[in-house]
Amino acid sequence: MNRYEGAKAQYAALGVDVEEALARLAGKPISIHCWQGDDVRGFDRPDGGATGGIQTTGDYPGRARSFAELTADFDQACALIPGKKRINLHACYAVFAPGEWADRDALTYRHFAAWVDYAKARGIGIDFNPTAFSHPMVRGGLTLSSPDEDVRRFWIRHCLACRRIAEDIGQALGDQVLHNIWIPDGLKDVPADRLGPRLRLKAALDEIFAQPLPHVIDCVESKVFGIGLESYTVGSNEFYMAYAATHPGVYNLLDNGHYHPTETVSDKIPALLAFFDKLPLHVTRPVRWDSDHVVLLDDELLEICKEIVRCGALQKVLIGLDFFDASINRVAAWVVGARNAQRALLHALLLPHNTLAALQDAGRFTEKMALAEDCKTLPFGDIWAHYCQTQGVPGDGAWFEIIQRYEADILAKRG
Ligand code: RNT
Ligand code: ZN
Repeated sequence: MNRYEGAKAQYAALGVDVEEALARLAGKPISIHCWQGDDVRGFDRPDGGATGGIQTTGDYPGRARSFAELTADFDQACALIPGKKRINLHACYAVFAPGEWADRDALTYRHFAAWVDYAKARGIGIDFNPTAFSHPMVRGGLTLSSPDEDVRRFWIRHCLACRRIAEDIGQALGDQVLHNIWIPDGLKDVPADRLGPRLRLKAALDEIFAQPLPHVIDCVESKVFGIGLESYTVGSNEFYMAYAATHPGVYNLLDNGHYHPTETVSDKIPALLAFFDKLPLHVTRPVRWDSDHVVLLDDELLEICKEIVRCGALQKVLIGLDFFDASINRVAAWVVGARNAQRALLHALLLPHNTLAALQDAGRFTEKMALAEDCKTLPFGDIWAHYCQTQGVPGDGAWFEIIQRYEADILAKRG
């Protein structure tokens, strides 16, 4: 018996069907963010790094500087990541013809047609985000909630343009596109008015979402604070939760870096699933703050995936990754983070949830504890190795040399 067959038998003894778990995992797409490849710079303002509530740190060489470089790097990462993928784009990744440029409020589908061709050729879906940061029209840290009508209107036009683009992308791919609005809006110091900006944001969102678009899934992403905006965030958790709850078709996106360090997003997942039929997620790793470190196989990632699977919500939860580390090889960052997301999902799919839940309901807590603890040392690695093999990607210990070769041959030659 090989290691996979042996491991499978051990899981079967607990009532876990490994083949079924692998099939479910292989069918679940994870949306991989394009912005890990170039430190969230994009193509429309090439001189600027990320500003406006977020920040990338590190100076590892080899950052992608163009559509050609970013897609080559993304391809290399995907070749080392098992499972079904989507690509998550930001509006600042518009692809312009030579000599062409359009400001954020004038972007159209044409500027993303190259991405659609790219996605079509690889059979992957696309998700989309307005880019309301790293731009001179972010004034005093404000966009959609600004008291300056010119500023507010500019960003309303931008978000309307982005929803239109998302709809056209969805039409072109025969798919639905997750369109996520995150804005940095907030204040560095103690506010004199907390309500006014929120009422302006609410009115702006009402305008942005007025037209139903069948190929778009709308969502809004809250935050607790941003860099330079430490005292107040307009789009707080309560604000967007209430907005989504009162606006059918608009969903609340949970980013696990956007809460108090002692709050866990895993516990919020079942709470929201009691009310919403879709739940978009940004999986990241906050270290002390929303630092967007590369996703590791840590307790919270395992717990997030357990909740998704336990709640029977594999289809309802739209999983996206959101991290950007410029201090390490960026292609490897994608690979480590995305493989970990896959690994954590597989881990969750291989647990005897029904048995554990029945023990909880029966008040047999001692048995539940004993079984849950025993599950931690099941031969999970053998199933993972088999999954990588059947997915045609290198196993653990075999992919890093491919990254090293790519770095020597491609990344090191970039200026
Ligand atoms: C920022 C949000 C947002 C961004 C990306 C680039 O705090 O997490 O999702 O990270 O849109
Ligand atoms: Zn996010």
